[in-house]
Amino acid sequence: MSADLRDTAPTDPAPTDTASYVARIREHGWCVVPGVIPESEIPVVHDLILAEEQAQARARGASWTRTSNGSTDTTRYDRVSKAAAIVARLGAHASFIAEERVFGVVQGLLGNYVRVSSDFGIVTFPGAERGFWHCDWPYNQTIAAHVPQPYGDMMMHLSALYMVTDFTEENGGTLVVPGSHRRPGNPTGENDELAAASQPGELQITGRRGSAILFDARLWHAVAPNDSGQTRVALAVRYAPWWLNLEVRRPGSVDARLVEELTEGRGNSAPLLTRAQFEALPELLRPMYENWVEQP
Ligand SMILES: O=C(O)CCC(=O)C(=O)O
Repeated sequence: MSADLRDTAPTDPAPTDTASYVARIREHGWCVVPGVIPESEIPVVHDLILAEEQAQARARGASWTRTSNGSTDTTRYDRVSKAAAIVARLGAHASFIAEERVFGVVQGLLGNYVRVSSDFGIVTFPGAERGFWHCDWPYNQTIAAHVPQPYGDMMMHLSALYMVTDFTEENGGTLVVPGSHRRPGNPTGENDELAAASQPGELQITGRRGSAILFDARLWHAVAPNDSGQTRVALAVRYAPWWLNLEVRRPGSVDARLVEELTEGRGNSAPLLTRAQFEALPELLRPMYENWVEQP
């Protein structure tokens, strides 16, 4: 086991039931579910994300500089790097993204028919700096296809961050503003000063590897600095109800083409799965990925 997988985090909150997690997300915008990734699977997930980060960063290019936290302009600094389409590569090892408690929360908040809109690894290197406050798609105003603000008080997307290494105060446990999910807007709407400022009541989520942070995509959150000597690794998975238009993120679709035109080529699409990758997924996950399978 690598140094990044040592036990360093504080104790997670006591386990609780699905209804309590749902209630916490409704009230505070987030919760932590401990012990979601089986301990024996953590090294597999960890090593795959690191390998993919390297391969994808090399393929992206050029100078081998890690330049951002992804396709949006929500983080400013260069030591946070993403690796797309991790679940497709995990195959049979990916069952935990539909773990009973997590899936209970997802369905409790979004209904019975749910899809994954994207998944990606996040590698936060030592020296990463604090990022901007933002909300995730479709509330992020920098992405072409978004819900314009002021938006109504309705949850349409659930974000998960699976802790593949411990999340600590030193290595950059995620910053959140509890309760901000009920606000009608967020600082991605051309408000850079607000996006960079400390917020009253902000807190940092820490926890033991294997835990999942589940949050309403409207919750204001930000990358925290990594002041430790270790790399922090996470897997982000975004859950959407079946009625949310994912065509805007589907490579090659009419809607995705429009997004590219509107953002001068900076699309926001999520890679498709090959038929073989789809068939290697655990059965429970297939309905969540079926619309991402490459057509022959
Ligand atoms: O890595 C983190 O702690 C935050 C990730 C984040 O901001 C995002 O996925 O939108």
